[in-house]
Parts: sequence; structure tokens; C-alpha cells
Amino acid sequence: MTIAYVALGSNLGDSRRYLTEAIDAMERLPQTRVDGRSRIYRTPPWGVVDQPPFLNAAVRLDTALAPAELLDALLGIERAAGRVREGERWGPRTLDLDLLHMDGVRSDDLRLTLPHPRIAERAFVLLPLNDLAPDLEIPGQGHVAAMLAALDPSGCEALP
Ligand code: PH2
Ligand code: MG
Ligand code: MG
Repeated sequence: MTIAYVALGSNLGDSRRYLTEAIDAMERLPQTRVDGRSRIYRTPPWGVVDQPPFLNAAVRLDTALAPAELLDALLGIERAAGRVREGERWGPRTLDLDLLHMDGVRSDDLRLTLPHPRIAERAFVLLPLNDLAPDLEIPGQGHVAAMLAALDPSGCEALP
């Protein structure tokens, strides 16, 4: 079994429901268990700022799926949530599931880069990841709590 961290995001439709249903769907994946979940955060849009705020969260999985299998499974959950991949990069979406890191795995092919290359820049990823694994070291980027401390998370708030 391998530990994997997945970031969840949504800023279209009933975002809270998309996130909780995605976590339920991950729990139902073969050979996979949801081992921890973060709080849900409301976060200002990053990258393309002219779009609605996001809800973001993260989960820790314990899985026997290979990285490519897990990626396919996550894309399937996105599609089931009505995710359409057209329109601009970083634009609004019902559900985004990004594989952030798998223990001991590096991947640099066209479909999957692991660890995810932009963790250190994103408070909307690091805040929930810090709920789950403040001491985690992302190879090549740093320690989760230290990366978060270097960012300005203002405008991000945990939902009750
Ligand atoms: N996802 C993006 C682009 N910008 N901003 C926030 N706050 N949260 C996201 O999940 C997000 C984003 C592309 O995946
Ligand atoms: Mg994303
Ligand atoms: Mg994505």
C-alpha cells in the first residue's frame, strides 16, 4: 500500500457537495482507503482571478493502485461530477482532483508529474495539506508547514 495525497477543488455548482461526494467516491475505489481528510476552505481564485471563489480540501489515501491507475480513477470521478475540459486553463470547474504526491514515487511523463510541481506556490493546496500532514516533506519543494508559513493565506478561511 502507498500513501497518496489528493487536492480537491470546486467553484461551480454545489461545491461542498461535489467535494464530499468525491471523497465518498475515492473511498469506493478498489484497493483504496481514505485515511484522512482536511477541513474545507473557501479560497480566493488563484491564477485566473476573475472567477468565483473555490472550496478546497485534501485527502490522504492508502492505495494499492499504481500512479497511472489512480490518476485514471480520479479523472473518472471528475467526469462523473460533470467536469468538462474545455475553456481556459485554470478556469471554473465543478470538480478538480489533483494528485499531489505519492510516497516514494516520482513521475515525469506527459500525463502525470509527481510530486505536483506547484504545491509550494499555492495556499489553497497547502492549507488543507497542512491539516493532514504538516511534517510531510515534498521532495524537491520542502516541508509542508514551512512552505505554508512562507505564503500569505489571507482571504482563505476554513468552513465550520
Ligand atoms: N484551481 C485552479 C486554479 N485556481 N484557485 C483556487 N483558489 N483553488 C483552486 O483549486 C484552483 C485555483 C486550477 O486547478
Ligand atoms: Mg488543479
Ligand atoms: Mg486538475
